[in-house]
Amino acid sequence: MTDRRPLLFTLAGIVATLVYFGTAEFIAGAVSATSAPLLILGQTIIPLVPTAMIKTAISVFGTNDKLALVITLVIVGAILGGVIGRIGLHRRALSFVLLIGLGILPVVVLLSTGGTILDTVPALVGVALGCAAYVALIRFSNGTESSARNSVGRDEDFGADNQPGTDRRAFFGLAAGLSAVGMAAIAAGQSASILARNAAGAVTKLVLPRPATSAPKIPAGADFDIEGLTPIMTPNDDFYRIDTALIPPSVDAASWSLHIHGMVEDEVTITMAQLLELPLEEHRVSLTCVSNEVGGDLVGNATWLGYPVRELLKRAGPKKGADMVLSTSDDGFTASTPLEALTDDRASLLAVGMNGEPLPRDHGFPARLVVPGLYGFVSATKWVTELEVTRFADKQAYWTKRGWSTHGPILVASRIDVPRAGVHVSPNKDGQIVTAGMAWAQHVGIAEVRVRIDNGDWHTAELSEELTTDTWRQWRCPFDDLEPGTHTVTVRAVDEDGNVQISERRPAIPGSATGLHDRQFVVD
Ligand SMILES: Nc1nc2c(c(=O)[nH]1)N[C@H]1C(S)=C(S)[C@@H](COP(=O)(O)O)O[C@H]1N2
Ligand SMILES: [Mo]
Repeated sequence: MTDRRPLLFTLAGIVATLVYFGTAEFIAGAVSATSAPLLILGQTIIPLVPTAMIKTAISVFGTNDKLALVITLVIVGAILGGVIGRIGLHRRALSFVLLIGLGILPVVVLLSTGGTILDTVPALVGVALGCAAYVALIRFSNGTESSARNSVGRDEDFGADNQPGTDRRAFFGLAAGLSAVGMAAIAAGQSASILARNAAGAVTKLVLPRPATSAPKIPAGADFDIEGLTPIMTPNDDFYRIDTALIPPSVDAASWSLHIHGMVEDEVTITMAQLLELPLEEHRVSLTCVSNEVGGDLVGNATWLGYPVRELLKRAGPKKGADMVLSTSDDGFTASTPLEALTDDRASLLAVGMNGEPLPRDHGFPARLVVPGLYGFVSATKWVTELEVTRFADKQAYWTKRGWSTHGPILVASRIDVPRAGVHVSPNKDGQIVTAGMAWAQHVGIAEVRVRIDNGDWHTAELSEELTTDTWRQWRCPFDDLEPGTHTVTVRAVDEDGNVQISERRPAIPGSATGLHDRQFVVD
């Protein structure tokens, strides 16, 4: 008879891990979401993961990338638990040291980053119950086999008087039961913390004042209203979300403040009540992510309500020699913005409103930066709490440390929305096939969009009426003499400075992907 105990000890370790995560997530979900071990581990790991891997995760899992991370952590944890469980067959004491050590690791991380004693409860109770599950299971496993009792340091008494047959059933019954409860508790804990966050969001709801300066009415010509073409204004729910937060920080508007310090004459602190008293301005600005692939959708356009950063910096008085503002988020993310982009006459805002509502939690509640003309990673800090006036030579921001560029100006870009890739299209009543899409060159403005079918001549597209140079524009270009069959459409934009969209294919790192967007469709 082969010794099944190595397998049973491995299983016991896996089950103990599930009980640990389950207990801890469940308690954390009920008490305080930020003390959940999976959250702590995830947030510790994200900054250490190579950028390329994060980008791949985002492209594979989309906005489910955070869920994918949680599941990965549980699987990796269970594998480790299995290995430790197996170690316990011959080195019982070592297995407990490892189980307890790894189990309280999140507590150590939490305490070192400013958690309270109460926050340690979920992980500690999890460790206790996880170890209890392990002990209970190996008790039964010892009874299932009576061979191979040559181990070192093993407690010979475990299950010694139990019957093998009953114990095997008891082992598997207990293991299956505990695993199921553990996994259900993980799921419950995760959903409870999501519910808790949403409830917290309702409590801190802000009432926005009327803008002192409103954005002009959107002219009819700003949107072609073509089916399948992205609308000129992006609703909040459809706005892309990119950040390094496993769950968006829940920041209380009432206790929020922005602190301006560093190379300034006077430090300035402004609270939400003070900010809302100021004459707030509405501006339309399109945000773009530097990781957006050619033809990608990590770009959106909103009406932002906020106070000019220029005015806030004027109060602080930046000192000579400063050339950068390092903005810091409540969750520690940082962005380096050229000082000039925050002090010149562009609509750089400390924003509190997005499309007529307080900022949604995912987009930086209660306050974020919006800077026309720069990619989000060097400018659009969400949950912003600090502005440090400094120098590029002295400080580096989150993504710059990871190989991305320091300044991040947006490159002129365009993409095709219509027709959809690979679809069959028939000419409309005028005998035309309409191609259409979006083009952007924030703060410079789009001068021209050219469209080409197969390798034919470039045609100049019609542009939607410009809202401001800080926003994207729609383009449309009808073709009337397309032969039936497969065609490729390609688009290329030119900005108001005469920069032609770069056609060379380049990866996103360090300063945005380049290349022309093209797609195929079939004319019937
Ligand atoms: N606190 C914080 N702010 C952040 C980020 C982040 O990871 N953390 N990501 C930046 C990046 S890379 C982009 S593209 C924009 C995206 O803003 P959105 O999620 O509102 O679209 O936020 C920026 N602000
Ligand atoms: Mo980004």
